[in-house]
Amino acid sequence: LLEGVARSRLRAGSSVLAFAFNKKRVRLVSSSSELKEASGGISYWMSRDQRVQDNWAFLYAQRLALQQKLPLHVCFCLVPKFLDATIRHYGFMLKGLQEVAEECKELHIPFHLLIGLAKDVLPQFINEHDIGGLVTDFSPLRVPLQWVDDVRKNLPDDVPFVQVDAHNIVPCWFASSKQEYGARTIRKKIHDQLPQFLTEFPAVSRHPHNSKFTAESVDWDACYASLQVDRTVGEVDWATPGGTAGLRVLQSFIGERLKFFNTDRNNPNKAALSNLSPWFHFGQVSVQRAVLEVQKYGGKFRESVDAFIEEAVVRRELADNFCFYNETYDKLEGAYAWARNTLKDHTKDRRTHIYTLEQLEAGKTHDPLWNAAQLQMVHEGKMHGFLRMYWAKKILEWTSTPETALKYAIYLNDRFELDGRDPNGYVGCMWSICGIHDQGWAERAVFGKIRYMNYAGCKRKFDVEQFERRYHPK
Ligand code: FAD
Ligand code: FO1
Repeated sequence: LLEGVARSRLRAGSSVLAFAFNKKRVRLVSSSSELKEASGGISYWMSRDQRVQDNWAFLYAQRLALQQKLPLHVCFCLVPKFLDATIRHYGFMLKGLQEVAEECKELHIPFHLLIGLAKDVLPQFINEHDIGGLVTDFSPLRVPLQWVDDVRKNLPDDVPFVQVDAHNIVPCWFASSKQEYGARTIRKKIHDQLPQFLTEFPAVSRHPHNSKFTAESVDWDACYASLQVDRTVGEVDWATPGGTAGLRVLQSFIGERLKFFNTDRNNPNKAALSNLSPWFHFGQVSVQRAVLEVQKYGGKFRESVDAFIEEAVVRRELADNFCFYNETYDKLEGAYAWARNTLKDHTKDRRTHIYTLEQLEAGKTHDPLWNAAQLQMVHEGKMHGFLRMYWAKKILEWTSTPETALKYAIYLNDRFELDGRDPNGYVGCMWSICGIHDQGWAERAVFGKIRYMNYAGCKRKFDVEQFERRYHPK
């Protein structure tokens, strides 16, 4: 798969200048767009999309640099703490960044690991390296959006600053100009745009204009040791970090699991998922790349390819849409009125069980399936997608208020899931607990009209005892 991908990039354009770059992927962050005369170079501030190839932000930065015959620099601002990320996440991320740094070196593009908040370290870097233009990638979450706004405010006026959506196939701000009601309303808007956006990528090529500044080599071990993050959550052993390993997972998905995806993706006992979410979350593998490769098998596995596109494109880009247009994307206020009202009407309903965060975290409830799902997430850093719905809905059922349920679900999700701290996660918890992107269902205790799921329903779908046997409380 790797050779094929490299060949298709070269066919699309050996240099990004030879490629018709779709400008709808780019939006201006600073007020001016004129590039400063004779500057020392262009910089790509990498954040969400932590990869060299198949990265529209990186490609756009190289295009600017080639047009101006300027050197190209890459910066990554490493913050010592990001939401509830633990060493499990930082370990995965840093190893992926190490691979990015090595690849940049081969392409004569200096990679700079800056330690600290972008607003504190980036303007200084830009001044010292006489950078004349700044490109960054896009995340709809409030923390990364704040980082971008803080940098905008601290940039010299004559340094234009643009943002490229390198995570979505259809740029988030282009797919829709408002919060969409659900998959039903965004699906057509996305599919109608795929012909113009689901294209091949040109290659980020060896950069011909060298900078007088070289990048200091990074002491990755020292960096890892200096992190001030929770180290009680162990790193996972099944997932090898980095883009190369991620593309191998894509290859194994296509070769071994894609054919079962449509029929078995909701069965936690079957190996039918792509398993790509950790590499997607850290941007180590491009979703667009995954879709380009998977859709080549449309002839053989039509339903599975369609189902994968529904999940990886429609559902995922719907999650970015929700977080981008709803700043209360992780709070009860972010839910629709019908959901807030129905949950309020039932806040006083008697709960059959009430569990503390500690009991939930330890997987010590009366429900063996729920416990097994929790332990899968704690030990492997990735709970099966079908069980995540059941898992979150039970937290609503076994805590005293919906606000507490949402808080606990997001906390546990972001603490243990490798793919956590992601728009998909906030939307996943909000869908499960307060019905966003869903409709109302028959009213019942505690849930009100929020869609209900229970153990009996799971038993009808798969062999729950088989799953429970895999995850014993240690
Ligand atoms: P596959 O089934 O192979 O899907 C491929 C890709 O499609 C996924 O990587 C993901 O990018 C996308 N996708 C699949 N299902 C969904 C969905 N329901 N919503 C949005 N995108 C989807 N996903 C995360 O990336 N991070 C999270 O923290 C997260 N937390 C969740 C919490 C809850 C309560 C729920 C209900 C869902 C959550 N999801 C989250 C969505 C989904 O469960 C995971 O993306 C999926 O299980 C990841 O495994 P995979 O890549 O093997 O999935
Ligand atoms: N992005 C950064 O630019 N710098 C970081 O230090 C950083 C740490 C980090 C830790 C865990 C994690 O899940 C993501 C992290 N990100 C970091 C990624 C980036 O902020 C993404 O935009 C968000 O994850 C949301 O999309």
